[in-house]
Amino acid sequence: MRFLSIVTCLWAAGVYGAALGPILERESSSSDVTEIQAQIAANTDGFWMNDLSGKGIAAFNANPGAYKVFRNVRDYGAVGDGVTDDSEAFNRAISDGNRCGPWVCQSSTDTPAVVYVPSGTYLIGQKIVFYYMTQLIGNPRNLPVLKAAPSLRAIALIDGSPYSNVGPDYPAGWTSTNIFLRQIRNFVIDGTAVDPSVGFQGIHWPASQATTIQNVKIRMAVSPISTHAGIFIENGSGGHMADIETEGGLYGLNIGNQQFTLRNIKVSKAKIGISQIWSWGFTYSGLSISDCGVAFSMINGHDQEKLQVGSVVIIDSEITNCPIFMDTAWSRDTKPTGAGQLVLENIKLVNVPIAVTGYGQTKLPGGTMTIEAWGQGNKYSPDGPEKFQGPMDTADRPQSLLDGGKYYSKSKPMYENLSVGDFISARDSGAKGNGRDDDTSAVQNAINLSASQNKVLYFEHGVYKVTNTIYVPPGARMVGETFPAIMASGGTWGNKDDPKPVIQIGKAGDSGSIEWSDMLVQTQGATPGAIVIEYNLNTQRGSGLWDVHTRIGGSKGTELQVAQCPTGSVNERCMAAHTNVHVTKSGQGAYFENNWFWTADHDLDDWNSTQISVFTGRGLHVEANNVFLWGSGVEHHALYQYQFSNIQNVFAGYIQTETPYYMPTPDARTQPYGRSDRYNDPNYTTACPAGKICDPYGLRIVDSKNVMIYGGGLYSFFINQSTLCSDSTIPNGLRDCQNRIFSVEGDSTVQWFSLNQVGALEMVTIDGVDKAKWSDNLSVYSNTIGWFKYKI
Ligand SMILES: *[C@@H]1O[C@H](CO)[C@@H](O)[C@H](O)[C@H]1NC(C)=O
Ligand SMILES: *[C@@H]1O[C@H](CO)[C@@H](O)[C@H](O)[C@H]1NC(C)=O
Ligand SMILES: *[C@@H]1O[C@H](CO)[C@@H](O)[C@H](O)[C@H]1NC(C)=O
Ligand SMILES: *[C@@H]1O[C@H](CO)[C@@H](O)[C@H](O)[C@H]1NC(C)=O
Ligand SMILES: *[C@@H]1O[C@H](CO)[C@@H](O)[C@H](O)[C@H]1NC(C)=O
Ligand SMILES: *[C@@H]1O[C@H](CO)[C@@H](O)[C@H](O)[C@H]1NC(C)=O
Ligand SMILES: CC(=O)N[C@H]1CO[C@H](CO)[C@@H](O)[C@@H]1O
Repeated sequence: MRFLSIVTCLWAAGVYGAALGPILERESSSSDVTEIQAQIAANTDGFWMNDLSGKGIAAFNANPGAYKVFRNVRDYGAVGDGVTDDSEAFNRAISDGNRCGPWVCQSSTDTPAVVYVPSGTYLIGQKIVFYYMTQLIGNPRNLPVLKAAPSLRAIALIDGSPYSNVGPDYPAGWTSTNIFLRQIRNFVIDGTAVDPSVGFQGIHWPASQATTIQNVKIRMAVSPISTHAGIFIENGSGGHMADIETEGGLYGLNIGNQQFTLRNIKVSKAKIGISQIWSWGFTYSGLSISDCGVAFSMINGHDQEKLQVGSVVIIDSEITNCPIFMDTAWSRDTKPTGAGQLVLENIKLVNVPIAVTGYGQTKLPGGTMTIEAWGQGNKYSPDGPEKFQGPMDTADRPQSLLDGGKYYSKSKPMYENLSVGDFISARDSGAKGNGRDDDTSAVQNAINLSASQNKVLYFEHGVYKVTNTIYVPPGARMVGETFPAIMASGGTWGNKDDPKPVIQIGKAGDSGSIEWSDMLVQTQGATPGAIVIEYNLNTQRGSGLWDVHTRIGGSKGTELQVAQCPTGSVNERCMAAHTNVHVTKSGQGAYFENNWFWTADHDLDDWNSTQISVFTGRGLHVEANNVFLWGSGVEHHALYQYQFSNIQNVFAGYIQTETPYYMPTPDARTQPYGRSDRYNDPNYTTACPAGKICDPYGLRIVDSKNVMIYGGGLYSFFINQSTLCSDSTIPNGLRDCQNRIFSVEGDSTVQWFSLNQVGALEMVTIDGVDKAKWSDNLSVYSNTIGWFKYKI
């Protein structure tokens, strides 16, 4: 996703001036690899990921033999005694190896790094500058503490994209909407030593797809004059966070972004628990906010008659001991008309006198009670718009999606209680992962062995080329070292009319469990018959695919880059997948969290991030019942992004799509994959009105019941590779990049809170009839419908 958003920046007071470090700081590379390798072995600490380290290879790096994927900060001089300033050691560990640093490199796929932090207390006196494609991982068995020195003066202790101190533009290190493939997990960040009147923030995190922060606790001074914030986000196209705790501060979270999914977030003792700087749509589940002034504020911009917050959805949450839960600024004539929309569902209040306030007036009184469902904004049921504010008669939640009345979820496993003997190494099993040798049988044997011995298969970083389908049986558990890739190559996938899976999870009739995390699947050259992931497993609860992404083209080794796939024509060499992910009828109960199923729109290894045209057929096709999609994005497929056909019960939120940038040349009628009844493809010959742009749907729902969408955005920014059609300065907000984008057909029941859309004229089409015009719902650049329901 490359689109840049409009935003007003809200800094925690006093931070800005101190934020700007020297431009073009690039740490010198540590040279003596042999010495470091010797040290690695000496630094075992009982956490399997550290103790198994040292075998990851950046396959397409200029010097894969010397480039270190895994770095233990102790090997770079960090002491962890709470007294020695370890910031330089952290920055050396992150930057070592001529990596993709701020201002000098937009993105790169051949310099990945895991920066591992053993238990200990690390004094941090200067900001830690995060790099592209980096995972910062603490020991989950005993979380390391990153302790801010009282003298720390920086935008944040961990800075995900530093601002330059060179004007007039003071550019950020990376374009926020292109920041992918980053993670932080397992830390305590302690800012309590920094004077509360001096700016401190735990993490500055402009972020986009395939990023996450998980299992991080941030402590700040509890003080009425505090200016601190736990996490600060001002831009990007994210994103995901889970299992976060903050204590103290002015803000627990101070965040704005196009869209985000946040799960299990505990905020206590902040003046404002969560400050929503801006949004198109944000989905929060499992918020627990206590002992705050205002628990949640979404009023930014209202005083200039330009509300910045499009919409917010909060479910299954608990607010305790705060005078006010929600501070909002919505009215029947809010400007823009589609901004300020809110949906609350299943929120327990304990001692919260005012549940919702707006412009200083109580809109919903509180107390100690449960809000079943309440909201405000634009409603289509399915006709509209109708402005609403008040209790909502929402759909009954399908029992099969619940756990104790709440929507079921499970965080990515860390395997912190397992030891090295519980793992099998892909590389020790004979897989080369060098992007050249055929690893098909080594990978298949390793998967079979690990499943049969009840071990976890560890894919060290690398690119594992396969030439035949890899079957993943029930019982398999697989985890990657900072996104190793399985890469499909060759004639097995040569026929677009006879597709075969690359990764096949279970076969029809298989049932059981699977766990898979932190990996990529990609293709090489022409593979028009590839189903990149086919999911057939009748799934036992506890299973999941966490941070497993598909990245089709746009990276070194794929032969689907600028040289092979320039924009401007359909090239058969660039037909790279029949379907990105197919959850077949037998795959019921499938659980996905934080997944990005991406056909590349640009080349991540090109200096100028040059656009490319890679052609894929279908995005995510779900044909199974009882499926969970927590935080997902599906982008740039020719026939549709998401399709739910003949299913019952799906939980989805936030979902995000983009239409291919080459559209409408060719358009959805003439794209090179054709259509097939077997895959229940849309027939655009009949579906597209004559004379209108015929681009693919972001979401198509056919004959499906209980489709429950908690936040989603269907975006179309381009015509013929150009964003002129979606320019933010277009008068009156008319963004005309495609005609229809969301289609509901047949015997379906749907409820969608926070339906966001960019660039399509028709927001909702039911059985060929257009129901909602963008112009009735113009929000914060996007168009927003707070509550859509059909046959509910
Ligand atoms: C956010 O992105 C917009 C668009 O690129 C840019 O103009 C703005 O400066 C960014 N804001 C910040 C604080 O970086
Ligand atoms: C690991 O062990 C600890 C201590 O016994 C326990 O609290 C924790 O729940 C275990 N983690 C998992 C994932 O089982
Ligand atoms: C892997 O296991 C499956 C059954 O789970 C079996 O059908 C297949 O032949 C095995 N493959 C290899 C290479 O052992
Ligand atoms: C980036 O694009 C500019 C302008 O087209 C061109 O001059 C330059 O050579 C490109 N840089 C690289 C490294 O390709
Ligand atoms: C699409 O529908 C039209 C009208 O029913 C039909 O003539 C055409 O064969 C269909 N196209 C495909 C590819 O199925
Ligand atoms: C897109 O490009 C095609 C082929 O060059 C051209 O025919 C068409 O008019 C263009 N569409 C728009 C909306 O500019
Ligand atoms: C139904 C409705 O609220 N329509 C409004 C949509 O937005 C335009 C522009 O802000 C208003 O003029 C309409 O009244």
